[in-house]
Amino acid sequence: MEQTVRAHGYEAALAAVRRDLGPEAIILGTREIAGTREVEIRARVGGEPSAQDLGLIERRLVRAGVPTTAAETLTRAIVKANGAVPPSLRAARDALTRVLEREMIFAGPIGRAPRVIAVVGPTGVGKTTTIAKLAANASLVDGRNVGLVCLDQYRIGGAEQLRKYAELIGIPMELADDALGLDRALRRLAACDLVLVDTAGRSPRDTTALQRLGQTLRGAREAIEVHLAFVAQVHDRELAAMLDVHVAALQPHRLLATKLDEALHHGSLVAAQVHAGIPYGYFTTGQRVPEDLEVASARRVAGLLCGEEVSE
Ligand SMILES: Nc1nc2c(ncn2[C@@H]2O[C@H](COP(=O)(O)OP(=O)(O)OP(=O)(O)O)[C@@H](O)[C@H]2O)c(=O)[nH]1
Ligand SMILES: [Mg+2]
Repeated sequence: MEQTVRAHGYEAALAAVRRDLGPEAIILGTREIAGTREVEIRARVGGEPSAQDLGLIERRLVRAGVPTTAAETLTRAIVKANGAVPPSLRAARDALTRVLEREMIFAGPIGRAPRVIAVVGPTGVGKTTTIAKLAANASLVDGRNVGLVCLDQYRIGGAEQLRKYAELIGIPMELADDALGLDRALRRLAACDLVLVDTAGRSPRDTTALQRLGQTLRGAREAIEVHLAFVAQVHDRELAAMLDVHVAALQPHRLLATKLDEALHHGSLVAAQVHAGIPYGYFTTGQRVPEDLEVASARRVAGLLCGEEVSE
């Protein structure tokens, strides 16, 4: 049975639908009546939601860059979690959050172990800036004893940027360029309970350099947790190719999506995890150190997919 109800405001219209059709009612569409404060809701009870109804939500997810098969799965899960086809993706945000909490993996903030964390990833994605944010938060906010290691001696000036942050925060920094050097640096930082390792960005085509970096990190005597940084505005084949090369060479333990503030669409956040199957650690949302860093969460991904602004 299908029914159209009009009422003063969305809440009242929804209440009328629930009263007339029961809690199982599926919302097919809503519209505001121009020139009035009335809202019209078209709803149906019984039967499966039609392909057309599902298509609205699914198309929005696909437009945001969510892979087609994932968008289909998520759409069905949203309808199930919401109890009805939501009138818009934005209205589905809470349901999408619950779905993503189940479908995606979020590791939470860095803890006490392992002690050493390296940030890797393509050139210019924000590795050094993110290390500075993590270091400042851990040192100045959490009162941890933090040290930095720069494995970025490939470029002139690579170490200078990190050194400046180390001085600003007031923490030690060591240089290294191979596994032995890294061991030495980590020994010198034995008093630190958190050591963050910055690495040189390399072109995804330079697989030899990436493999060497992977061997250096895995060759260290101490276990190193590797966070792979990538920019959120990279999509589709470029994203998949970047992930393939970096995951193979560096075997990362966490994904770290950067520059969420610069991306127009955020489906890459879902796509990257579907492709790589690695938990998220952090998101970065701007250039400010240390503010623009957050622990990755399903609520944030759901909000962005539903059209919220990064700084809302
Ligand atoms: N908009 C925006 N800019 C960012 C963010 N994170 C870093 N940046 C900027 O991106 C630029 C590159 O940042 P770096 O931290 O030097 O990047 P990197 O990955 O260390 O670069 P390489 O060491 O050259 O590979 C800088 O201008 C940063 O301020 C972010 O979350 N949002
Ligand atoms: Mg850097």
